[in-house]
Amino acid sequence: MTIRLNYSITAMIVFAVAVASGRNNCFRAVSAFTPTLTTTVRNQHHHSTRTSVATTSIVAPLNWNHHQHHQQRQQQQQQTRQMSTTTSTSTEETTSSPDDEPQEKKKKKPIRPERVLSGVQPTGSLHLGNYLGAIRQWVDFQNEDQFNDDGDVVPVENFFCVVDLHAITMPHDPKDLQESTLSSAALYLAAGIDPTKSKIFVQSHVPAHSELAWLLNCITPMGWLERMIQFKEKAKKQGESVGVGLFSYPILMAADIMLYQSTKVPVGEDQRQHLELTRDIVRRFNDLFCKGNQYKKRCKAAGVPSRPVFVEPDAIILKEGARVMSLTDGSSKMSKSDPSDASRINVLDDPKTIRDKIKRCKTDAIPGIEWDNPDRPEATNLLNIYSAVQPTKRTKEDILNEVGEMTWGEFKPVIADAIVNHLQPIQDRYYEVRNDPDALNEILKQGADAANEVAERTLLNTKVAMGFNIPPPAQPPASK
Ligand code: AQP
Repeated sequence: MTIRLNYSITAMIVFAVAVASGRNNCFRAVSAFTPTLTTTVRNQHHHSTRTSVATTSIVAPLNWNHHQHHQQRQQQQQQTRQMSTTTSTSTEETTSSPDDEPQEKKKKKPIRPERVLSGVQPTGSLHLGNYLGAIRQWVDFQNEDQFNDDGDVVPVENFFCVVDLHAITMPHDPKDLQESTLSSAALYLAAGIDPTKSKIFVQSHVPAHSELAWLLNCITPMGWLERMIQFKEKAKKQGESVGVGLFSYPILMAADIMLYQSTKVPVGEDQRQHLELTRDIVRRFNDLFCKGNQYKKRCKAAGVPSRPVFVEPDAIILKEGARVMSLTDGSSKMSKSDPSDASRINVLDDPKTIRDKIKRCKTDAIPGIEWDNPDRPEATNLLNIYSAVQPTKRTKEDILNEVGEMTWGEFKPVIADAIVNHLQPIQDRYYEVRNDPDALNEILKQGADAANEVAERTLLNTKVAMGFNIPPPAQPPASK
């Protein structure tokens, strides 16, 4: 009742203000008030146990939906996601919200926006691991409201890049790089990344990535990189000819994340160690260069903020399906660089290829299909994949009820059909996008423009912190 009454009063105030200010367009007054109303209503819901939906206010149903969504989302997140327990502190822009609880005379904390950044290397065909472990999470992030601990919707900016500079850390064929890059970008779009909500760009189109990577190279101890498992694994395959770029790959990845003051980085489990390294580099840089009066003076002279330059990012890693394993060995991850194409399902594999790969994939001689038996990694992997490609979320129990008693011969066509059905619409959309190169290039250009703007700002702050001589801004050309 209180809620309903307050909505009516607020709606009347809005209307009265609109009339009093002589505006014909009431929506302008509404939109001017909306931030305050939104937060007030949400807080009331927060302190209320009511379950009915108020219908008298323009903003109430919307906020109620957000609140319900928030609860559902938190439950889902608890079930499916594992977030790093560390917290991020954005040091770039913050959106303040007005003080809207006069009765409590409490100043509300500013709502901190989130920046999401992630990318995939265009080193060949993207596979089910890249899609389920990374890209599909990005789409969820883009499409679902994100909330802070107070239940406020947090503004989110998404940056998704095709990390072509990473792709050359392993031997590559120049004739393939351009096509792989465009094909990866087209797959992002086909999988559901929406350029009106997220920036999509190619890493090498934003020169600040390489430049920041060099600056960070110079402040990162070798010992930190020598611990990186991915380097050890990949270096083994290359022997003496392993490149320095592969060794410093995690620093380039740190630069990618840090340039955008990213707070959330959705990745597969294999990237957890690189994310920890990024956090270490952020702390080291801020400690070394962003303290004391000299730092403040340099910032003042350059006209940049004197806060610490970088933000510590959190990894967002799915609990289930975070590591999709090879079809030929359930104990090693599905990977683009595996020489055997039969080890992976590529997102663009046609139905016949998918069915053949599943038919020939490694299984075992134990009857029944079982989850989480450490002696049966292939069974767990195939069940994880089957679960991940279901049209709607299903419990493990439900899935085991369906397939647990099957033989491999019975299960394989079922999982193959499920994968084919899941990938079909993505593939259809992919070919549409890829067949319109002008539109694709325009999306990538707009993405790069937006990315360059943020990245250049961070790079300037970095150089100021490190004490570089900053050239004066370029003067506009003199008019004739
Ligand atoms: N098997 C996987 N399961 C779950 N997630 C995976 N990712 C990669 N493989 C799996 C996630 O995909 C994103 C992009 O990865 P990447 O291409 O940048 O590099 P990667 O992790 O080294 O992937 P690949 O496919 O194995 O490539 P190659 O063989 O070239 O190194 C990341 O978020 C990663 O976690």
